[in-house]
Amino acid sequence: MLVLNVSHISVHTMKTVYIGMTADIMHPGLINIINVASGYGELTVGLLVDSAIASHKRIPYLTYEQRKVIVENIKGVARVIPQETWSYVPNLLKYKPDYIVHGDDWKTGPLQQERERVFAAMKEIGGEVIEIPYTKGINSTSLNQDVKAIGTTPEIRIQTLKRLINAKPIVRILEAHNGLSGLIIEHLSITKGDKLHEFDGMWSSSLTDSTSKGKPDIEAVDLTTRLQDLNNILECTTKPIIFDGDTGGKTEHFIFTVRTLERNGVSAVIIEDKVGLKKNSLFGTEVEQTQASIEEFCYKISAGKKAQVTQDFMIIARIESFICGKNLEDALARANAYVNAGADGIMIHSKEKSGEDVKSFCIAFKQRFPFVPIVAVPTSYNQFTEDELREWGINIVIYANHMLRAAYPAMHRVATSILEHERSLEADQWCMPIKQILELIPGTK
Ligand code: SPV
Ligand code: MG
Repeated sequence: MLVLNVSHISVHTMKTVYIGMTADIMHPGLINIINVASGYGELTVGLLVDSAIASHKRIPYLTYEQRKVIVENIKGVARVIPQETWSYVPNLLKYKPDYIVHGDDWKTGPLQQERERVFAAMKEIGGEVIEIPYTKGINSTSLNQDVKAIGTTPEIRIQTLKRLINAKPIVRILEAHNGLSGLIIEHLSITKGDKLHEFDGMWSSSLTDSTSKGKPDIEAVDLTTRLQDLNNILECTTKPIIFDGDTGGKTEHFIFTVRTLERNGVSAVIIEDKVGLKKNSLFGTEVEQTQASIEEFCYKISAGKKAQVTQDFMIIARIESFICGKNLEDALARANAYVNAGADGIMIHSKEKSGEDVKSFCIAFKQRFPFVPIVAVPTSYNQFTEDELREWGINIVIYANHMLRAAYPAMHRVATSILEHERSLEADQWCMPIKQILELIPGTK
């Protein structure tokens, strides 16, 4: 394009300009930056890849390829290249542009340090930083809130889990058993340095789904009933969901479960290799738990894989060898067979406090299958941080029951206080104010 419009000499003397952007939701503020930047010379847009974004904000709704097509077609953009890091600096040092253009909003807030690094890098390469007034009233964070309010589609939600696994060092999932717990997971975030920490998705737990209905965790709550509650979560959230499929039931039934979950936008089902009356794994060998034969469980996995309609739905095989008192060799043999039968990931479970069994499994498994995701539920071995679990090779950590375990004692304490005092005054200190609950859910007024 440029060659047609300008002489060869001017191509070589034309200044080069760099801007970095996510470009998920395009808005006038971004177009303004592109317009201004392209006025300084030939504009290269460094488009942040998912993994560069993931530790700092929610991953984009659109994939990298989709965002690239959009930005490439905006007037003034000469080329789009990937920016593999959150920091602009590596690309600046590599491409040595004459200018970088950025909104002046980075003078305050979490990007301040990055701003200093960019100034230093531009000085080093003999370039200049151009700061332009930030377009007020519109930015990707406020638009993101608007998009959340609209909701999502099953298709987009399903895909998000795989994208998160690829983009994040470790995917952080928390149990949700109703719309309210789902809303906390959807919206809660904290900042740590220049990073944003939030939950990446939800675990629909058989333990907390049954317990919240006053039933034991023995597959007595049927799929239809669990889906009714799940639907409440789906209605008020956009993040991906991993469904605890217990044993998956009979293979003939599991096929329908897979399709139902997919249709609803659930990203993954985890099924455990147990047969007979399933009991919760955290009982360990205190109760009788029978593991399925490798052959029958492989058959169930491959039947499920054949039944699924989308490319993105995941069937994750959960290995109960450690729960049933078996050894590492048994767990690894099963993992090998389940992956070969088509499992998209492996969940390794244990109630061992030391975590040693899970750790040795993960290290051995990753040597054999470096790209197959591992899921862990560190309820018993919760002394390890996410960083440590990631070092073992774990891709998804599930906090499997904590929302319900937190809610029950709180409710119990308040109920006891009312009984003791024969009024609710003393319980107020443990309750959220009425004004707050009235305004908790937008649209109540
Ligand atoms: C659940 O949350 O229901 C699980 C995980 O299956 S565990 O309770 O640890 O078995
Ligand atoms: Mg369960």
